Amino acid sequence: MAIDLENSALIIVDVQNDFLPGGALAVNDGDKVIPVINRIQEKFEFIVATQDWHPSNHGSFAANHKGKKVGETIILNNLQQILWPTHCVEGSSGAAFHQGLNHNNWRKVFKKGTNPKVDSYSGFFDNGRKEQTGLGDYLKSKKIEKVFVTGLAADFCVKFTVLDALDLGFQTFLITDATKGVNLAPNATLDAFNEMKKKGAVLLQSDDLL
Ligand code: VGL
Ligand code: ZN
Repeated sequence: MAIDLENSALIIVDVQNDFLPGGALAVNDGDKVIPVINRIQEKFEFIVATQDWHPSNHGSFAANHKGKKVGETIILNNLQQILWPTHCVEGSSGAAFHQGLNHNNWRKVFKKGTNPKVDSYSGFFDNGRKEQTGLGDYLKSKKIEKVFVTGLAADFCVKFTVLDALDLGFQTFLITDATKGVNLAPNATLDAFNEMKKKGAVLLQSDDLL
């Protein structure tokens, strides 16, 4: 399959130490995406990344809610919120990108989750869809029409980034071997793949680009 990469951007979602083995919110086999993403980066002229970046008082951290445990759901500012372990605290080593991830050709990094009152899974909007990170306008200003999404986690930040990209009118591709899921439920990643496909995303493998 030959894919035309004209007016395309590669989006690398949250490949940060806390989402990798040994990190605070480790994704199983999360590190496996790194060589895959590095390889496909060579095919893209236009690359951006997102970075989960929380203040330590963030409302998504179980530790900030007395008597609540990781995995429980609360209402945070009128939105359902899963409580997570403390992760990707601004400026911490857990919030840093993995050092094996090539970032030489990145245009821009978009931070998300900076407001303690609302979580932000998507790289485009917060979960309440009130604030934008700037990624959508940035891509449009650069005449990007197609986005190829990779990174962590498949069933949270990658999924919501893909769904919002579709919503914003980008032709949207998910590179399935360049993402891994948290899998709070055993089938969560497969369910997420199916949901993205149903909404119009095209699922590809990295080999399809090489
Ligand atoms: C993420 C949970 C909490 C992600 C970020 O990057 O998928 N998941 N914060
Ligand atoms: Zn987070």
